[in-house]
Amino acid sequence: MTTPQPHSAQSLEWTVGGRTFRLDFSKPLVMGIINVTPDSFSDGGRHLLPQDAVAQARRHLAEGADILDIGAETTRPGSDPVPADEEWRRLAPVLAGLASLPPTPVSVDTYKAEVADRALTAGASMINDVYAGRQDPEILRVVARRGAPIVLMHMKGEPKTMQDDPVYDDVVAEVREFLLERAEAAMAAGVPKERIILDPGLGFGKTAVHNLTLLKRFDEVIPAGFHSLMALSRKGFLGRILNVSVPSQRDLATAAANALAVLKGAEIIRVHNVAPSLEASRVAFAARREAI
Ligand code: HH2
Repeated sequence: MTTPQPHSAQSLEWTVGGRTFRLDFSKPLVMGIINVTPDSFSDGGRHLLPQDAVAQARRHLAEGADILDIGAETTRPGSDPVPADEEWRRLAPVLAGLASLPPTPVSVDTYKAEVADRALTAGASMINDVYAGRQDPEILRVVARRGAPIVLMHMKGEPKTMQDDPVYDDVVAEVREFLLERAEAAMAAGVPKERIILDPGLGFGKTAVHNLTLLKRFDEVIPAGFHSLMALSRKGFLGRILNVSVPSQRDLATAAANALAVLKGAEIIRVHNVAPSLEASRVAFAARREAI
């Protein structure tokens, strides 16, 4: 089966809280992860103090990140949810601290409407929802009302049990249909199509082979006309291929896999370590376009 490469607009401009942001898709974009959690799978506890999180943000920007993504609840396999007040207690001082940085789109990795709304008032300008609006559908209306872009990610099941033997008849078709259905729900809630970014959700209810299929066939997974994101940084399937059990030692593997994703059309890559994946994605982007 051949499916055309997704065609989405070359740039996205939006205004949240009186500040205007722009993403230029004529180059690969890098989203730098900042986990303000005690228990994330690769960097849990390292940026829990607001000053450490802000220092990490500065490093990401110095290395060329285009977007920052702040997460205050881990969704690693087996994890339990965090109450909204605890999530906000972790996020608020970091968002305040980021105000001192050069203006950059700041995404908050949350599925809770209340947290998203508070974050968009406190300096965030994008939302990254790993439940794609299924856990708290109000989040789609919040994002529509505030004018923010949203990442909608595929997940089969929920973090507590999602890695207990996930099964698909056709992983590419099922993930694609899910993403289209969630994008339609977001549009029905008032989010314009150009502000929707779709993500196959590697590692969320998928075996290592499912992840590899979604990487190899990324161009078939994202429905035409939507922006796309790939978030495979340091994930377990890379460790399994290389027999590397320490997530922070998977950055070269991450860069290689991100190059493949960009070659297959991924517009935004989400990473813990910006520099290697940015370099790799630039090479892949040049190869995809056959232009320097
Ligand atoms: N993966 C993680 C968290 N958020 N968001 C999107 N859109 N796509 C993903 O694949 C994705 C995500 C898991 O990685 P990480 O943030 O490093 O770990 P943790 O959930 O343990 O904090």
